[in-house]
Amino acid sequence: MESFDEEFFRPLGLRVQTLPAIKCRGTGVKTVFSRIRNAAEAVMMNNRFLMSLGGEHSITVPLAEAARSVHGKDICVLNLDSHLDLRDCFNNSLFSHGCVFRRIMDMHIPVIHAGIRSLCREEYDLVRRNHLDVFWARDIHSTKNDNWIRAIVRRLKKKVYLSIDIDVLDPSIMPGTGTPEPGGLAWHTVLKLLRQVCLARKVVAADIVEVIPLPDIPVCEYVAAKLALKVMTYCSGNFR
Ligand SMILES: [Mn+2]
Repeated sequence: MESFDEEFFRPLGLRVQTLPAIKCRGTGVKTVFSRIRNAAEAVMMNNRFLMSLGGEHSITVPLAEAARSVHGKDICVLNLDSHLDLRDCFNNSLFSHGCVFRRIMDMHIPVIHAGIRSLCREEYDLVRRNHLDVFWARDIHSTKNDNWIRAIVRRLKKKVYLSIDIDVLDPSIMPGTGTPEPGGLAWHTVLKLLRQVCLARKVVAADIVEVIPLPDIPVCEYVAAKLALKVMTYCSGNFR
């Protein structure tokens, strides 16, 4: 990655500290979640922006929990994803990547979903019953202006925890993910949304998950790394 931004024509000037990876093997979900939560809280308590990288989308559960415990009622979650991940249980687990936002709903943290283009009957019923905020990929693709971005921003609270499932991007630019879905968002569409969200609200932390690099093709890890860099750039406030 270049340390010069191609959008603002300025050096990035980011100061980044990398923390050791959380140990996930050989222990139960609850232990891993509390390790993630504790590590995340320590960073957020110091008023520093936290960028977390998955793996499994389920890491968002303890990360959002940490954001809630540090920032209280001001926090909401923005989920950029092709799936709703709202199943109560998936593959006999309450903590699967298919249940992430159901567990976050259980904590009464508001969630706004965008880029969605795949769901099951259970999720559809939940969306209808609870009037959940869902911005469908189909609608985003068909609008001719940026009103959909303003509509998303209006739904956000003062502080935002941003979760980016990499499968929100179209598989043509991001084939390296566990459950790819056609009809995804384009690179510049996602960047435009992120830029506006970071301008209008305080994004306190973010994650990028479900990246599975393909052997011999370096596209996926570069796309994910560039996306992480853009999010950190927008959130750094150096470009307001
Ligand atoms: Mn997901």
